[in-house]
Amino acid sequence: MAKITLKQYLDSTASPDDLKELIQLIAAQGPAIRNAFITNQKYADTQNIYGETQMKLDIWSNEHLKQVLKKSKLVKELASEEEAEVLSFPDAKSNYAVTMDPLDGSSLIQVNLAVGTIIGIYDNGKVMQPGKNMRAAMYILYGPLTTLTVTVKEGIYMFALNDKNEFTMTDQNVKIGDKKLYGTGALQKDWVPKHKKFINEIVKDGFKLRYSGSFVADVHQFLKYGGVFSYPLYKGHMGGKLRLLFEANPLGFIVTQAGGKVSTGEKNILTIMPEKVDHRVPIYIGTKKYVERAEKIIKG
Ligand code: AFP
Repeated sequence: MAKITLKQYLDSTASPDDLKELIQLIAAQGPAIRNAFITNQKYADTQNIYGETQMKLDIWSNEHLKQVLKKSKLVKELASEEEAEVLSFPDAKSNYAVTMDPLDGSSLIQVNLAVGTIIGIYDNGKVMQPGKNMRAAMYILYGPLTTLTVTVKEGIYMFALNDKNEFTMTDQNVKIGDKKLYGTGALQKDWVPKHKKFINEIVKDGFKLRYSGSFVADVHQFLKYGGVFSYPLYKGHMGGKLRLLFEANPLGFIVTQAGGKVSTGEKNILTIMPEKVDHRVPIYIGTKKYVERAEKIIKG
């Protein structure tokens, strides 16, 4: 039997036509971004300037998505991890607002590990609002396969890019697993005592370490298998490292839709009103009972 395409799936949902169009348009940029890795690699071979290469791919993906979204006339506001200010497109015909991390985990490109594009979509034209108001969220993960995970508030669905550059469904109505996996960021010497206590506890309880340096890839693993990812507040960065708009909210929304949880350790991240584009948060995300275990220690 023929596999269900992204378009067929979206057509089976209650999503408005312009939302379906927007999601498909962003999905269609997956192959273009993936191809840019190869073009860029050639550049790296001749110049051998790795820092510059990495920056160029970030910037290229940002510029590419920015132009595509502007031209689509579907997006009124766009906030990007690569832009200092929110961009407005007043002549848009639809009222969507998009947050994007064009290439999360980009420092891993030069070592050929998985990186991804993270997208949040609001339907009331504003990006500066709590994540719980999101209308849809998605990420494209560039690993051995290029995969797409999406929610239009009707559960979590996953797709993989085939040889015809179409996304076809691999997983439907995904529910987060409960394997004992964990990943945690920041230097251990800088952890605050409560975070240290949480990690010590779960390690004693048999949790296995899985941490790549790419938030989107790590969360994808925990979404499928179960586990808890954290990037705590730490000495010198008492607001945390990961960005609310571009990383924590869209992936928090997806994990929550899959029955998991996202928290600062004290409160649900999706309820936070962003104070600035670059708002950062400490984060605990993954299987509900493991995030609640962290909250118990952090709050206590
Ligand atoms: P880059 O996109 O700049 O590589 O940052 C990646 C990231 O924001 C997130 O994807 C990782 O989980 C985290 O930073 C890794 O941080 P550390 O390098 O401190 O482990």
